[in-house]
Amino acid sequence: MSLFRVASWTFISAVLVIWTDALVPHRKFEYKYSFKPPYLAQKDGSVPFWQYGGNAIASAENVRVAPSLRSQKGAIWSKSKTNFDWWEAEIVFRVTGRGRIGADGLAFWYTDSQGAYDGNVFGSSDKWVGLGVFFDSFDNDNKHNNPYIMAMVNDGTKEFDHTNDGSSQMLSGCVKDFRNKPFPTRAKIEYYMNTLTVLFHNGMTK
Ligand SMILES: [Ca+2]
Ligand SMILES: [Ca+2]
Repeated sequence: MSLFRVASWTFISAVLVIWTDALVPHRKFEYKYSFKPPYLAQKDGSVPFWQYGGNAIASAENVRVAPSLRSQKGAIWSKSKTNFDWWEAEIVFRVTGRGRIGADGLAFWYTDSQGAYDGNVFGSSDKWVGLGVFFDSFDNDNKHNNPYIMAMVNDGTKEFDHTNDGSSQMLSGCVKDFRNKPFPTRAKIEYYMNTLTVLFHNGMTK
């Protein structure tokens, strides 16, 4: 049982797809765990099947999870829990701002319960239960290896080690720039047959 959540900056769409048969892969679009333009938010600002908070704002075209101002935090969470064995989530986002460096980053959460809208791990709560995929734009440990994309699983006991950019806690990760790109960035996070795969596309190359 997990909630599906994405946090920080502008999301153009988030789509969750499941496999309906594990042996013969067959993908099925899940509208209760997805949002996309051109009718993303309704006139009253609500996003069907989702709830958002903190500094997040939703429009017909996108969800701005945090504006480009200091110390802003926001998030959007699916309202329903999932019970899928295998799944893939595709998120399309833009991270923009003046200056070469931005902070702290963006996260995709697949967790047992909803986190806070103003937490200290990329906007959400520490000691989560489940998966976090982090797009960490700030180089806390000064190893000149950010922006960095990484995955971390927590059983609810670990505090995220910001000082070392979570380097001893992550499952895996890689250096990848996603800020101020001319085209939206796409990330596909796939969990199938007990394997987690993160595919990334910055819109520039095939
Ligand atoms: Ca960091
Ligand atoms: Ca670093």
